[in-house]
Amino acid sequence: MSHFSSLSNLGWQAFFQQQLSLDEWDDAIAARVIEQFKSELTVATESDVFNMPLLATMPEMVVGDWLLLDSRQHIIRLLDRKTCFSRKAAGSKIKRQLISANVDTAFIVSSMNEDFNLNRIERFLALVNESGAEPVVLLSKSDQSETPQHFVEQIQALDPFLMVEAINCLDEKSVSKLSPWIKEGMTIAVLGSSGVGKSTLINTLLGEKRQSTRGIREDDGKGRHTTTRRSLIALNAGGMILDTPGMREIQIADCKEGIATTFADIEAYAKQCKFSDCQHQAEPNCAVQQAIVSGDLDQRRLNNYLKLLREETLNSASLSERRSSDKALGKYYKQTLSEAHKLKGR
Ligand SMILES: Nc1nc2c(ncn2[C@@H]2O[C@H](COP(=O)(O)OP(=O)(O)OP(=O)(O)O)[C@@H](O)[C@H]2O)c(=O)[nH]1
Ligand SMILES: [Mg+2]
Ligand SMILES: [Zn+2]
Repeated sequence: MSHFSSLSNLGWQAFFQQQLSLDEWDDAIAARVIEQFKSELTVATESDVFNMPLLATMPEMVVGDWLLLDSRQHIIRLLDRKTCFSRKAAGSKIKRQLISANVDTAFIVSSMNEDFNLNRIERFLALVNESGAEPVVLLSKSDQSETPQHFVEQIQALDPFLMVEAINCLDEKSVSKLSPWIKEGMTIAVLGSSGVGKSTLINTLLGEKRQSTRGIREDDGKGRHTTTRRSLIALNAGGMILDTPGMREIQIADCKEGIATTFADIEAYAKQCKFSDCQHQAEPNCAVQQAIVSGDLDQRRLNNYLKLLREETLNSASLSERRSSDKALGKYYKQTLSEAHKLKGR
């Protein structure tokens, strides 16, 4: 039997196994990217953990990716991703930034204090739904809220099928509610703003203080960044969990389906609108506006949906423009280079 069978501790699944040729099955070594540095990657195989220098010739890789290595630890190839999270790079950069690959379940963490924000949770949901992972909303700091149920209800009102749990990240018993998602072969990513308790949750699941955590400023409930790097950690109960730094700004791009899934209710109303290009503002017979009047839909949710759609359209357009101009530039360089060679040959 090949060594691949015991790789499931690292999150290996049939989806990856199926991509191997018979020769690769015999000779190749599967390795998972578990941490990323500026010029190095840390990868784990079933028997080893080591760093690999990042070279310009390597494919773009991200934490969670699976690679095939030869016996000299050289990359044969990157395996196709089962799921992939990305966002538009922060700031004014026109670039897609990969966040993680091959995540099965995403815990979207939000604390139940003044930092709780439905718009932000919907934004994360769009990102997770687009990636192909299953979202679970975790409402942290249940011990500090007098009305945790009130927060849970607000999430459930977004979508009755959405999974949501209120937890105290510091308490082992409370965190044990998450065991249905923690299974051998499965990979979980923990996402959310800084200070919501992502690393605290992971430490409690591990039963040791592996990840550093920090207190929050008492005045505004906002956290400072404590985790600065994404790292994939093996859980004793099986499965892998990805700690991520709090994301201050998650601009979405290439996320049309994720938005459609997250706001399936609004998209269903929109199908009933009189005009197929209805903007759901003041058009006659707008089923979306009617849902707001009847109280079936929140104005806040509609506003956020429209805002995310606008942002998605804008960012996706500038990304595709950038991609085509990169292509044109690449062609130009190639042409100039080959002409230079020709001239040299004369
Ligand atoms: N009372 C209580 N405190 C919590 C809970 N979860 C986290 N904390 C505290 O909140 C602070 C921030 O927690 P972290 O785990 O560092 O937050 P984080 O999400 O990892 O933050 P970044 O790494 O900056 O993204 C720490 O002081 C934790 O002890 C909780 O459920 N209840
Ligand atoms: Mg952290
Ligand atoms: Zn409409």
